[in-house]
Amino acid sequence: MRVFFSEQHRLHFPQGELSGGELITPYERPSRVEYILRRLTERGFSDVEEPLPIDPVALHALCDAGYLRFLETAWDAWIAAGHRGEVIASSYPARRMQTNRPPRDIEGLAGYYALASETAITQGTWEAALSSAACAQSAANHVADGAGSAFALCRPPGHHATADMFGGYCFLNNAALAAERLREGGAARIAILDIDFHHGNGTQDIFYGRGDVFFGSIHGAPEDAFPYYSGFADEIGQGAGEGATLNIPLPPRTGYPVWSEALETLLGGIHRFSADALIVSLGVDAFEEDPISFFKLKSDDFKDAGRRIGKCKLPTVFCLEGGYAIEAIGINTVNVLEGFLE
Ligand code: Q9C
Ligand code: ZN
Repeated sequence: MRVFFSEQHRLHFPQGELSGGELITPYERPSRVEYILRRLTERGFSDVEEPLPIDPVALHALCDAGYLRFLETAWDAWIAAGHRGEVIASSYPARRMQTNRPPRDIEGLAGYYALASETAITQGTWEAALSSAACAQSAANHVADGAGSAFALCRPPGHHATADMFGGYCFLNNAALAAERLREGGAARIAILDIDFHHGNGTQDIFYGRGDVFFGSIHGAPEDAFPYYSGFADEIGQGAGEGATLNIPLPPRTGYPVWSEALETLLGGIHRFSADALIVSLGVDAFEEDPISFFKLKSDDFKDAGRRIGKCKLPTVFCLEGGYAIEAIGINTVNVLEGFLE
């Protein structure tokens, strides 16, 4: 399985994540991918390739133009305004306020385009986000060209990002870009399977009204887990997309017996949808030792999950999402890939 990876991810290394009222060292940090790369090498995944530069046409087709302009210029505008920390949103267009009037002031604009405040934008964030999206796009091209599978080692992750919002450590929705690329490559129906611990609100939102892209997710129940305001079981899509979204929220301490049953339910949904290709939003934060999550999967469980996903026999693009138990992130991620290839 070819791996798409760019060193440019390092350009995004915020000093702070707002957590519990403190600025802590971010969980989503560059060393995450070093552990994954090391494990890939150990296990013989030696086909690692630089992605081609992002296709700007595809990016603009997916995202709001004002949002892309914001991401590109936020750091410079923030510094020009005299702010001394990293770009962190603190004011939001909340209930009954104006949600369609981007302010001129950069502090207001940050909140306008944010969905949460833990995620900082820094000098290199835009370039890193582009390189991450490029990995997903190149991996999808590779699969569209006939490869059975590919792994996009995306960092920063993408599944919380909508067409016009960043947050949850995400800026550009890598999996959505990969899905659109597969569609252009001739796959009429795409399934996205999101096994990250957190609900992929961004991916869901992008395809909510679409009948040609299925989105299925297993995640910590919104009552108890970020992103809190989406991922309920009664979110099933709308219009042409009704029935093409399938959410399985699960409670704290869920272990593999229940989790794997949920996975089978999603795989059944994907089968009934008769997808031509599959994207896996591959977060491994369902791991029992993950510091910010509450499922109880063990390392071997990830291999079994990979095996089950492989039984779909679909051309598959894996996009890295979350996973913050750093010492185990390589083993857990590569276990999914190895189980898939068995
Ligand atoms: N105090 C992904 O896994 N909330 N994003 C963290 C920690 C944000 C997770 C709370 C979690 C975002 C891609
Ligand atoms: Zn996550």
